[in-house]
Amino acid sequence: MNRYIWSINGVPLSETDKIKINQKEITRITLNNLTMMHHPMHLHGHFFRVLNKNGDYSPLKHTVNVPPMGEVTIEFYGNEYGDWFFHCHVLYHMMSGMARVISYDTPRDERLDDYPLKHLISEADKYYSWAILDVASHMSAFNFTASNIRNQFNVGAEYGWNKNLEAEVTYERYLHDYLRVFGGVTIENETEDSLDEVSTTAIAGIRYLTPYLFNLDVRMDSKLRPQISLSREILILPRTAVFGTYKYQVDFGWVDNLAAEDSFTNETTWSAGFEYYLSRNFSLMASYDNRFGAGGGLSARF
Ligand SMILES: [Cu+2]
Repeated sequence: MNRYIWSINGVPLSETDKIKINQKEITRITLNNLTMMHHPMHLHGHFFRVLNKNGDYSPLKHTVNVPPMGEVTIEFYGNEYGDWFFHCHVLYHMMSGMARVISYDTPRDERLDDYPLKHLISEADKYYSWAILDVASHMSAFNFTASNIRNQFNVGAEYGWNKNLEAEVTYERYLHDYLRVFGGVTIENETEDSLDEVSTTAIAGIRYLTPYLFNLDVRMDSKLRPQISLSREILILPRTAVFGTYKYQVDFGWVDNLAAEDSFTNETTWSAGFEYYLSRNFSLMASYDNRFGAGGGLSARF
């Protein structure tokens, strides 16, 4: 239930230019795998030599596996013309951007214009979306996410049966694999356990997936209340995960009552719980949240 993006040199296919090569010359490419997965790299239309200790007897291949943290150098002679696809043959990796177009400086063969390549380039940047719905004895929650390589839209709402509400709509822009800036609005009840006073505030901030996979969210709202939050889910047994969220918001009273001397307030929100995965789409969950109390229920993913 997360983004899944692969790239070459940190850049997915949809954001690159072609790699220009020359006819009747040898092109040599060194592939460095800085990940912990195997990437079988495949070049269309050519056989390349995999340079190894055997020199002139190095093997000719069209696909070579680059092992985790490994390095492989290939070279091939430019005896073709037009555009040729070069990609990781793990299809999930290819579809999410781990590919390039190698292009001769020659006119394009127009018969190739229906070639699936251009569809692959646009498909690699399409939006994927997913949603999670929790229905429990103390609260219910809904989250929807739609994401492509750089952009993400989130709609989330939590409602406690004790009349506490928090909803949020945000747009995020990925600056880097793990760092994004976001903006949006939140809707919250202002007095505890009552929906009489519901406020809408604008928010902006950064979100960062930290080392050890904590989700960090640092934001400021339109009432100048800074907030920091941290959340994490950990699989502790094959089907059982524990999760927790901690939020700390400070209100210096800058907007509402500038004159009041003791207008500093702060609010801590936290929740913790566990989830047992019944199937790909359903989980049993139980949690405690300091706004909603304790309870248990069902979580669905689709
Ligand atoms: Cu791969």
